[in-house]
Amino acid sequence: MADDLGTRTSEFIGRLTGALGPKGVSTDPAEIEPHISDWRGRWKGSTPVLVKPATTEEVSKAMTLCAAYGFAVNPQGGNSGMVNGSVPQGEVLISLKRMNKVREVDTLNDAMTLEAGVILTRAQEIADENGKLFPLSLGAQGVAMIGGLISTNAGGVGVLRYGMMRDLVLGIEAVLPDGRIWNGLRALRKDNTGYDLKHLFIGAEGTLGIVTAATLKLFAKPAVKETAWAVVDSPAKAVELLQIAKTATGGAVTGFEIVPKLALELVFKHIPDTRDPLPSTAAWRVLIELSLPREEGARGLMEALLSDAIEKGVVADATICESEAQKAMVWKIRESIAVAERAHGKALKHDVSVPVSRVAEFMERGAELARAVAPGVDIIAFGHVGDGNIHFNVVPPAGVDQDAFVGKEGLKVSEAIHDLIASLNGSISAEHGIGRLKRDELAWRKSPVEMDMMRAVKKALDPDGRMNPGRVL
Ligand code: FAD
Ligand code: 2HG
Ligand code: ZN
Repeated sequence: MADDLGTRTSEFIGRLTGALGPKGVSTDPAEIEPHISDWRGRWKGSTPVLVKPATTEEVSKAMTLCAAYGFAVNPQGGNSGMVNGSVPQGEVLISLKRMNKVREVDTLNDAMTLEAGVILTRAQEIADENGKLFPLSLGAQGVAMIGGLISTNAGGVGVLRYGMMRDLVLGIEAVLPDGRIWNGLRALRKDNTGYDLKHLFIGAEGTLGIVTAATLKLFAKPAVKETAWAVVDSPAKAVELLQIAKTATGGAVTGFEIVPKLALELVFKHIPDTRDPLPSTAAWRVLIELSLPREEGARGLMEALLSDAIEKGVVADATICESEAQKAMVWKIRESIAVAERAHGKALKHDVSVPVSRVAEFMERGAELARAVAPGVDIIAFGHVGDGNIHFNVVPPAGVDQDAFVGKEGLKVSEAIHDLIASLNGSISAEHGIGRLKRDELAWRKSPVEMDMMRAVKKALDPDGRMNPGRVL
């Protein structure tokens, strides 16, 4: 094997091309370009080679060669991650986008086995075509892929009823850093045969190996969805409304999202074909979705819970969507917030969670804190109030250098917000993960015992530290 880096790299790329064929390997800068920066344009990276395996065996061959030549690896799905995990920093970039086959749909077992490169909207369609529901849903669903969603343990807007990606995975196939293939594609709901290793890979952000396929849970499709848009005066009222909705519907609430007025204004400004379903000067809106097994009585249930909430002074005003187009409009408004915020400019993002009972307190105290540490900031706090996950984003005042603010200058704001989160027994990463963005902070936020256990797992599966170095740990 050649010694100097340049020769070693060309020899490695030659052997990769021999093993995977020309379709599986690219050094073309134009093809590599979209893979080496993140969707917000905040981070930029580089890679000597883009590898595009089409099968698990090809992933295994690529990983075996990376191990032989001592190259670090960065796996990539849709590159929609929010924490600077999927942008390569000189590692060999392995894109799973060609691994997009449906291996099996077993409707009697309510399960489907998909490869890692299947895009989430396609996974939802496959379920639908088979008369079932795959309930994971999030703003990046047109690009995010099964392998990336598993590796980040993605959440989104259905967690309240169906759980996070971790709750939707029955089995996993993965390629280990040394190239060995682990077939853990079990489709069982009960399997107590020692450590449940799939859970190590779910949320590992590519630090332990490459997920190549997964067996996912399917659910019965609801016969009807009732969707409403409610105006509330405060996050505290939103949390009260959540309780009213849950109590009235016996577990039928599948979506419960909070939207502040500023986010609405940005959406209407930057996203074409969006308009306010219920104009009001009030500060907050809530999107409520109920999923029900029969049409009969469904509308009445939503009407009754909203009337009750209005009578109790919890809701100021509300409208129930009359058509599929209206439902699509309120979801479009909600799902476009991240994109509208990006169009507005840079922001310090805090993807945090607290117990639902403390969401209102967090949002109030968090806003006061951020404004005290950085006077003049705007706050866009929105999202998954139904499961205690708020995206608490802090926008720099006009005229302030945005890059400096989301870089070093904003650190004091983030530390204050995360200290508050810690005092409320919350998490500094509810659903987006750690990546490179929160890696240093994780090391001192978690207890030494927890960090030791995580490092021990990493050492056991990736002893040379070649999988996504600098992410998570
Ligand atoms: P990538 O971004 O490509 O990768 C993410 C991480 O996983 C990286 O560390 C990467 O190295 C690793 N990885 C990727 N594929 C594999 C694999 N096959 N094996 C091992 N490691 C791998 N997230 C939420 O949880 N909820 C939301 O509501 C949500 N909304 C979003 C809205 C928008 C507009 C955007 C842009 C993003 C949103 N996200 C959300 C974040 C993002 O979509 C998720 O983190 C998603 O799971 C990433 O999937 P991906 O395929 O793009 O992964
Ligand atoms: C969402 O819920 C995403 O829309 C994005 O998780 C959150 O942009 C964000 O801060
Ligand atoms: Zn989110």
